[in-house]
Amino acid sequence: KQYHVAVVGVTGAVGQKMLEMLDSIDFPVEKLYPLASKRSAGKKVTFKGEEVEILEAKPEAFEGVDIALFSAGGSVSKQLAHEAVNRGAVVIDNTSAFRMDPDVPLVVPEVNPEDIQKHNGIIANPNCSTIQMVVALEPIRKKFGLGRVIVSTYQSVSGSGNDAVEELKDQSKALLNGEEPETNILPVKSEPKHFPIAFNALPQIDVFEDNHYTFEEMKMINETKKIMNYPELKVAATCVRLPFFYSHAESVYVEIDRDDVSIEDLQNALNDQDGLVLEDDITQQVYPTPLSSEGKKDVFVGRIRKDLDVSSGFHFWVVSDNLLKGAAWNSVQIAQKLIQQEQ
Ligand code: 11C
Repeated sequence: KQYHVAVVGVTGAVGQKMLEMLDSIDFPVEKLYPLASKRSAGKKVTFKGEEVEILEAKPEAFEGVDIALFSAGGSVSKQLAHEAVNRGAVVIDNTSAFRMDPDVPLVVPEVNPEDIQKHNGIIANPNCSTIQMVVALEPIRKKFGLGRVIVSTYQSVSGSGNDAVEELKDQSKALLNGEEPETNILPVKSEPKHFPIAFNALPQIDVFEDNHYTFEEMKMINETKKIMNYPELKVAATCVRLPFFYSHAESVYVEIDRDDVSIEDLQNALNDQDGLVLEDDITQQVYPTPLSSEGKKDVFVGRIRKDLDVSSGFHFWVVSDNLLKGAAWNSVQIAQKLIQQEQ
């Protein structure tokens, strides 16, 4: 069977990658519907070597669409996802609009592919920093049990979109030329204050919640419990933006349910996980970095070591391309599983 596939937000950082990912696996697309804001309508995208005109994302644009991949921000998803579903599409939504809705499965195909079948028209794609962490946590939980997770993130500016990538370039140039950098976007565009990201580190990703955590930190906490179907899991997160362009890195501390597990046992469990590549050999200085993971679909893990005080505690380093496994690739993998399950 061939499918009519819409990509909503096709000019954005993730939308562009969605097209690349659909192409990379030769997804059976009979007709592509590249959708974006009115401003971009009429421009063209290239898909499978052909130019296709961008149309305005509005309710009628979804007539005839089978699968709609959304990544144009939460408000567009809230406005248009149900319009697409009412016209017969299954929506795979890469925004936070529906992630915590109990009627909407939140899926990482390596962790909870079975949840795809429970959809009522919408399947949510998790936040990028959550996705890469749960791919590493799931095999640990399965093999050894998992009680507690403490994560600190090192996130690239592309998580905040193409404008933030440009802002980092401009600020770096300005500072190296001895000029005052312009600050308009980071840490959060809608907030009253903006700070330079170039040569800096910003301990704020998204807005603050009443409990003093940021929304990004709460996404990591709440989404992890939902994807792993493990509400009792103890999770704490600190999310930090750093001045590099692509991929997110994370320092993860876990406490497992056993205290007789070696580094090698943990390495073996992670090595068996689909979508995860172990790059962990300190004798050869082998460990993943944002640059080494850029453009790749997998999640990379290194620096596995035992805590020096807690016998059930381990530390490790997780890196993945935030626009690919963290967004576009995970969405396309969900679409791939969806059509496999239909066949
Ligand atoms: C960031 N993680 O790096 C965010 C971007 O909920 O899909 C992804 C936002 C989301 O700023």
